[in-house]
Amino acid sequence: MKKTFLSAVLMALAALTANAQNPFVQTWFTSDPAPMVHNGRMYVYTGHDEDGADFFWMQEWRVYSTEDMVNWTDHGSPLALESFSWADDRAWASQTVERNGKFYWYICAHSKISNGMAIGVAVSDSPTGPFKDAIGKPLFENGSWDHIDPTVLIDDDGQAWLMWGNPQCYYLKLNEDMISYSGELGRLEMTEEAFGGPMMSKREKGKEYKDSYVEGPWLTKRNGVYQLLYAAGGVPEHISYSTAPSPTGPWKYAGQIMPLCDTKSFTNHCGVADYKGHSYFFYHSGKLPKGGGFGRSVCVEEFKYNADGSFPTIMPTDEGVKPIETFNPYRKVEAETMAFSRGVKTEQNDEIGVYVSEIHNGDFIKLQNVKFDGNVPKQFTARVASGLRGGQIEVRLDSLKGELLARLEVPGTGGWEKWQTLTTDFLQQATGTHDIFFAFTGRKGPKLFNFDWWSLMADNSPSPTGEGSGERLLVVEEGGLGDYKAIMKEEAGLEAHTVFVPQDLSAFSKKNPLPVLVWGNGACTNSPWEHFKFLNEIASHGYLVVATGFIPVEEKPYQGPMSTTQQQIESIDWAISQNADPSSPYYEKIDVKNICAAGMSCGGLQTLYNCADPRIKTMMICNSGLFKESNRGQAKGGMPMPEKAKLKEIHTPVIYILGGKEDIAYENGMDDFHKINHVPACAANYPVGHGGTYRQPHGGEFTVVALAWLDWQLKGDKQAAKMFKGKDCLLSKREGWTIEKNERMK
Ligand code: FUB
Repeated sequence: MKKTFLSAVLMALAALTANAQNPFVQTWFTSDPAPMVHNGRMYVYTGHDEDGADFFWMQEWRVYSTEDMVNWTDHGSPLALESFSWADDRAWASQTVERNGKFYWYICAHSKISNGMAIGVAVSDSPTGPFKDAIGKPLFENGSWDHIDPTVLIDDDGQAWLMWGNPQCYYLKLNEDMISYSGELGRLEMTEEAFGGPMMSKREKGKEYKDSYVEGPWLTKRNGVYQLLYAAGGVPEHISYSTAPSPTGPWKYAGQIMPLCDTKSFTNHCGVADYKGHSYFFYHSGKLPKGGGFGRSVCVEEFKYNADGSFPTIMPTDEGVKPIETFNPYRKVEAETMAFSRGVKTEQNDEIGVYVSEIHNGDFIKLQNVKFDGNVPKQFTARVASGLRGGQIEVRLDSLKGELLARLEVPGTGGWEKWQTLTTDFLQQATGTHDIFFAFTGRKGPKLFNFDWWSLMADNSPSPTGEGSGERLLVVEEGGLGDYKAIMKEEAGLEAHTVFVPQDLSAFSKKNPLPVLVWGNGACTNSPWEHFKFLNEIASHGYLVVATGFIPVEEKPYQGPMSTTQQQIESIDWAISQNADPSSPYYEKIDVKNICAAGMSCGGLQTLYNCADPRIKTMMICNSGLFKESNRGQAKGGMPMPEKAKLKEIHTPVIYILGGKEDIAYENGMDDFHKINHVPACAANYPVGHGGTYRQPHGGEFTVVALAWLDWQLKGDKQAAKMFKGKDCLLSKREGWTIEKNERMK
């Protein structure tokens, strides 16, 4: 008997993992879904049923969003009972609406002021919060327990209507500020004609009614007709609707939408939204394992309105909806983005937001409709933390036991919130569009690790058009040797640039900001493919490096068009704007007064071209120098070619780092150096020729000298200054190096 039951459960689970999309959140019990479409994304605001609850002891509200209707991102809980000083219990149904760039979240909760249920409103500048109580008191309460389940509609004429109630449906006209109202509390006429039957308490004994309104109203408008959807019929509930020419009525019963079915929940609660040409019906069921009447979970079905705008019958399914777009894995993806999961939970903190937790051996996360096409995935990167012994993330194709694409070993990192970014190579090629599974393995029993985000890197050249630009990233040489493990990444909104920066920005602040290095590449290539080890190493010592050009996915020549001198200026502009932007992760963490402009070969010419920019504090001209009249003919097309007079515009200390007499730029670089006598200047030579040491592990000797220069010039490090200052400076004694200094530097 036991065996039969167990195999039935396992079969049910297998069916769920193979095709199921409903319930579409598996990490927590979620209820009372309220969809909202904003800026091309579908958001769903939900309640949160407590695990193992015996009533609706609900403490918080949650937010989820998607752009393809199957892979949902958990935005955590930006609103809870604690957000309302007057509320002490029952964080029940809610709805959010946007007006004039602000997001208003109407909720109901038990009020300790009136000892009844009350309607409240929270506000935020973002759909995912943080939200705060907009008025510091309930928007409406009068001690009655009727006041639950607010729904809101902004009408075509701008009038916002708020409706709610069980068993009486109430309404108020909101003012334009959305946080106050005008006029008296309205009551819909709860008649048989309006709702198929009067409210339960007013029913005549023995008389049969078609239906009746209970709770959970959802007010919407289609083809000029108002539609009110609601939980109907008493317990257990189904979903019905009524229509009217005005929100105040007269309402006319229009029939059932989702009839009574075995959803394992005696309540139902709906919301509808159109998105990317499709119509969706959201509701809840008790069908998650261990779920039920007090452990509900949000579900979604696609439907088509009838030609006259009326609703068809919509049946609950386990399959749910089909993806309407493919999923791009070549970007930073929050681990809490998933089409399905087993075993895992999500948590959140102020520093990194939401992450996946409670990962045990055998648990998994599934992503649906992932598009590999056009790129061949080469590396898998993940940010993880483990206070115990870690485990593994297996990336598998199409199923839990599918082809193994990559396997990341996660070590103990010294704490559940001590994050490390780790990378592993792909073991197999993957093409086409597939589901992928992150199968978690490790010792049986204990928690393995927490999981913050992941990314795939592709085996292709960066796109010269910027296609794909936005969130690709790569860990280079395990993050570098410095105190701050670095990462190489694209930044959304900064096209054709590559950023190298410490992975964990929490160490940096207004008091301890990151100085900046802006970099131009050899041959004016539009990718730092030759210099990424050198630049990454510098970043690992506590610098923000913004390099011209597309992120190099591997160390092979970039083939696209050349970069421009302007890209260095864009790098400086971007760093300054990020530091000033409260919504940026770099906000007040960048030392915008300490910026070094630097570049190699043609990138050095770009730097010299830009030398007059007053925001530059120092310069490094590497394997480069302005062409002389006598050798201008050697320059390649497209190189910036300032006259030597340009050198007069340099207003900062400058170092030339050259590759000795074998360096084709030696003559020009040394000539520049000898001409500069108005600012401190030096020329350091290491006999490796024009290529420098950038491609050696961690950038080799050139990194040592560049870092000392940066530490001295931008961080005021006296120890670093000894590399250059004085007759017996350390560089003069360092093996292989020679240094010459002008009068201003001696
Ligand atoms: O979630 C608590 C209550 O259950 C809601 O307010 C009702 O609509 C019902 O779904």
